[in-house]
Amino acid sequence: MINKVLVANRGEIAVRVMRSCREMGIKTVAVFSDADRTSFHVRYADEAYHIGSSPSSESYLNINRIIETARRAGADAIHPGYGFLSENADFARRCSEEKIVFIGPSEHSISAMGDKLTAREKMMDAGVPVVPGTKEGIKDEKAALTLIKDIGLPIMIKASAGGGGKGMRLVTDERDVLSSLRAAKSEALSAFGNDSVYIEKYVESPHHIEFQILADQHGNVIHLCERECSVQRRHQKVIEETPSPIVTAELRERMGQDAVAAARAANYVGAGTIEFLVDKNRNYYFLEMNTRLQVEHPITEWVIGIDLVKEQIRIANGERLNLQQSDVRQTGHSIECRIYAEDPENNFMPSPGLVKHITQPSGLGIRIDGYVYEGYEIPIYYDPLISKLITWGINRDEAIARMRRALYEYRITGVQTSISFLERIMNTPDFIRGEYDTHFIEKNKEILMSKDTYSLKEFEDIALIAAIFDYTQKLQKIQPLELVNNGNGNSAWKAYGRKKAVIRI
Ligand code: MV4
Repeated sequence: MINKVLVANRGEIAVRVMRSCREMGIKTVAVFSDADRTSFHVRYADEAYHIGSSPSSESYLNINRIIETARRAGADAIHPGYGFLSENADFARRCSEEKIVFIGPSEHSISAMGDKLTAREKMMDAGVPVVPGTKEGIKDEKAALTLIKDIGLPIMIKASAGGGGKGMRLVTDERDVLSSLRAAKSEALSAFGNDSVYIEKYVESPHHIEFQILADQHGNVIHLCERECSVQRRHQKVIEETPSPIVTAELRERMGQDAVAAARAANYVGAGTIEFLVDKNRNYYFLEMNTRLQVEHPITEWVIGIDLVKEQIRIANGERLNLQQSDVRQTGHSIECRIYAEDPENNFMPSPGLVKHITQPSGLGIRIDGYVYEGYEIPIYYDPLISKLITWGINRDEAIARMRRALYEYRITGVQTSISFLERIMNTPDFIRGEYDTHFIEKNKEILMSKDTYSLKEFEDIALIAAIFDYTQKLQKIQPLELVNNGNGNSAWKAYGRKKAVIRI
């Protein structure tokens, strides 16, 4: 039985995992770097251990140090969160060698799905549709050219060790095939230490739709429906929602069954995600499997009504899934906005630094998974995510209206944030209609990047500045008169108030 969990992560996800542990009566152990001495996950945990200097390579990626800390603290399990060591097969193996429960799948599932060619092959064998393309790495350039004749241009060249958009290349002209192939190989070698690349037919204007799955150690596998993740910028998700505006009950049924088949093919245990590309005609293709808890897991939790971290821990304890596929129902609609410390007006440059003031939204239908407090300094070393703002509504319109209200209430000063950009997305007709694919941001950049439109909040801030300016101007005019005449200790402010010069916004 798991009694104490070391969370090998930081920021909002470390806090998120510890919250479920606390509800389950499980003790928590935080680890932290130099830059994270004052971070919220350190305060929240029952115990905290310093594991190294600020760069991730010296702290959150230091396998030996983390294992040694788990031993020292007497933790019987490690939760890796997302990023860092969460999809590192060596780390999962080291945990099992040390008889520490890794809260996640086996090292074998991680390495099989981490290699995109192996993943593709397993899916083909399991009858899960994959994007037309090669089954093996490209060894013979001539064979590659013949294959391209078959599937037709455009194509994508992808690194087998890549994923999430890393090591990808689009080829639209036959004359570029060989040079792109060679360049992709050498890039893959230097980036991943592995030059294996493969070819896929390019799917135009796809949707990125993923299925959450849960699998126990007894062979039970279920899916918890989909998340629509097509609102992306440079392979970074910006907004996720569930249900997807384009997924029909019939499509959900088929994709869900294939997601379960995919998890089975990976011998999967724990919480995982099957990513699909979906084209204009609603054809879908397996893309990748993520062998971890994802950033956007809360929207699934809300419409399905379960705690995915608790499920992960129960599964790691060897318990059986306590729900069957027929128990899974979606209720209402949920949307997540990722709030980053970045500057939308300056090419989304990270904007770390001191958070001078923060007021977070609250009220019905709002969840915030965050960790930033007033006076906290967002470090330069890690992902500048401030929080995830999640809303729920009885339907999509209500979830959007609530998100607009929440973004309006959200106030942060000291650092630049993506809040105004997210407000614009919530007011973009294509998004409101639910008519968008992975090209949404590019397609709507005129609306999203315009320099002369303001949100309600921005108007109010401008009005407030104008009002204060007007007030102080008037004050300066009145002050000398009043001060000359008062002589009885009344302040100029009181005198001004008596003149009923009230600010109206
Ligand atoms: C593709 C594709 C079109 N055709 N593969 C990008 C992230 C990585 N997971 C795979 N990606 C893509 N693979 C084929 N055969 C288009 C993308 C893609 C994309 C996918 C999901 C979400 C956003 C995207 C943005 C650009 C390209």
